[in-house]
This record gives sequence, C-alpha cells and structure tokens, in this order.
Amino acid sequence: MSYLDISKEVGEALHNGRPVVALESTIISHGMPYPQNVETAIQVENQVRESGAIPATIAIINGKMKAGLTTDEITLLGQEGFAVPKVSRRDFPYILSQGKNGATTVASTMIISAKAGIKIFATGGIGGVHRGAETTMDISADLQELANTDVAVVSAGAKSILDLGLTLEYLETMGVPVIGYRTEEFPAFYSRESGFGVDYRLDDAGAIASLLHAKWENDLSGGVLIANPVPESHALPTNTMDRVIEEAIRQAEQKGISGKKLTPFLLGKIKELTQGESLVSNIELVMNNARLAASIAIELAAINTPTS
Ligand code: PSU
Ligand code: MN
Repeated sequence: MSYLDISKEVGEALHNGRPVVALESTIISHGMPYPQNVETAIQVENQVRESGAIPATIAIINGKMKAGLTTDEITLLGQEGFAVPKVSRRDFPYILSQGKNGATTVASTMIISAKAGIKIFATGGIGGVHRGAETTMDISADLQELANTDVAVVSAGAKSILDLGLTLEYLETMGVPVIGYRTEEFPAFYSRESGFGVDYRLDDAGAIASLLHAKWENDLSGGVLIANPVPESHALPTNTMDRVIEEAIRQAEQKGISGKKLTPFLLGKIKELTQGESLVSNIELVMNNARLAASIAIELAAINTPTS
C-alpha cells in the first residue's frame, strides 16, 4: 500500500519533466481566516499556472500524502481551519496510521514534495528559531528539514515573531544557503528590511536554478532558502509591526502558549491586532513568491531536460 497519492495532472507534469511548484496547506488552515484562506489558495494555484508551471498543493487527506489537491479538499482544509491537525515531521506516523487529515507545514510539505519529485516550493514565511529559544528550545522543525531535504523554498523571509539572527545562524550551521532575490537583506515578511544580510544575492531565476543544479548535482543534499521581499506597494511599516508582534508575544507568554500552538497563535493575534491589514500584505507576498517559484521551476526544468 502506498501512502503517496500524486494527482494525475501533477504526476504527468513530473513524468514529462515539466515545471511543478509545491504549495503548503498549514497556511490555509492555520495561517489565514476563512474564506480568504480558500480564495488565496486557489488564486495562488492560478498564479502558478499563469506563470507557466503546474501547482501541487500538498496536504494529508485520509492518511494519504497528497501532491495536488482538488478544490473540495482545499475548501475542506480552509473551512475546518484550526480543527485540522498541523502536521510536521514528527506527526506523520500518527496521522498516516490513523487515516486522518493533516495540514502540512514547510517541513512536511518539503517531505512530501521530495517523495513526489518536486524541487521548488512557494510559501509565505518559514518557521525558525523563536525569540527566547535559548530557554524554551523552540526551534521550528522547518530548519532541520531545510538542512536535510532537497527542496528549494521561496519565502518572504520570516516574521519577526522569530529571532531572525539566530534563525540565520542555525541555517548557516546546517549548511543551508540563503539567497536574496534582488536583495542583499534578509526580508522580514511584512517588511523588506530586517537588518540581517543574506548569504548571496541573485537577480534572476536562471541564476537561482543554476545554483540549485550545482548543489544537487554534486550531492550536497538539503534545501535552499530563497528570500523574496514583499512587493514595495504592500510592505507594512516596520515599527507598527514590531509593536504588534511584541504584543502578540506578550499575550502568548501570559497564556502559557508553547509548542506547535505558538506559531498559529501569534499569526492569529497579529491579524487581530492589525485589523486585517496584514492579511492583504500576506496574500500579496504569497502571490509574489508563487510567481518567482514558477520562474525558477521553469529554468530548472530547462537545465534538466535540455532541448536539441
Ligand atoms: N510563519 C508564517 N506563516 C505560516 C507559518 C509560519 O508567517 O503560515 C506556518 C508554516 O506552515 C510553517 C509553520 O512551516 O507555521 C511553522 O510552525 P512551527 O513554528 O510550529 O514549526
Ligand atoms: Mn515550534
């Protein structure tokens, strides 16, 4: 019995060496409110298609690791929201053996992408080293997955709910290249600046695809983080967001929220405290990442299946 279920469209695209972009599902169930979450998930898939690649939204449905969801499945994850278990690497054995549904994080989307043969994945923001991790030890499993699994993740950096400096140190230790797309600075999700640099700046999708090829061709296993800043038009003021994030973290501490509940709690609070303004920015940056991921997937497919 296979636990992996690749949709017909995604399977054919992979078989024919066509570009495919993976998309995660925790962003649907835990990252945005209904109905914007479902609308965005569909819009992002359309964006990938318009950009010339095939989208593969990833989740666990009835104990199957799915690459390519139906609209009904996306709608189910969006409607059930926080009731859908958030699945990272450690949760797979339980969710699969119980035949349950699960929303996949960056880590678990990478795992299923790698099994399916998908190399490029677009999301909003990754998990990382939380502020105060020197006492809580709260470090997202996303970082360990980037260390080990051969998938490139396009994100708008990471929210400053995390300690961005420690997150970048961790990635360096684990051998994960952090590439800035048209930027020297690691972006902080809602804003284009963080005060931290990236390892290398690359200005076109072809150069990024060449870097991925050079890494994997030489058995340098593991992921690559591609940081794509939020479009200028939708960036939010850093000092407003800093205040909002500080307040969200204060409330989480007061309520004693920890473990896998922390990130979704903080995301929810940020949304509440910015009265939805952050949601518009969030949607735009995900669309922007989908476009870049599709371009990289196209370039990588061209390298791997040269014409003539
Ligand atoms: N950060 C965001 N938006 C998100 C997430 C993180 O700005 O939606 C989600 C992603 O699915 C990410 C996960 O992989 O949260 C990380 O959770 P944790 O910190 O519990 O590993
Ligand atoms: Mn955590």
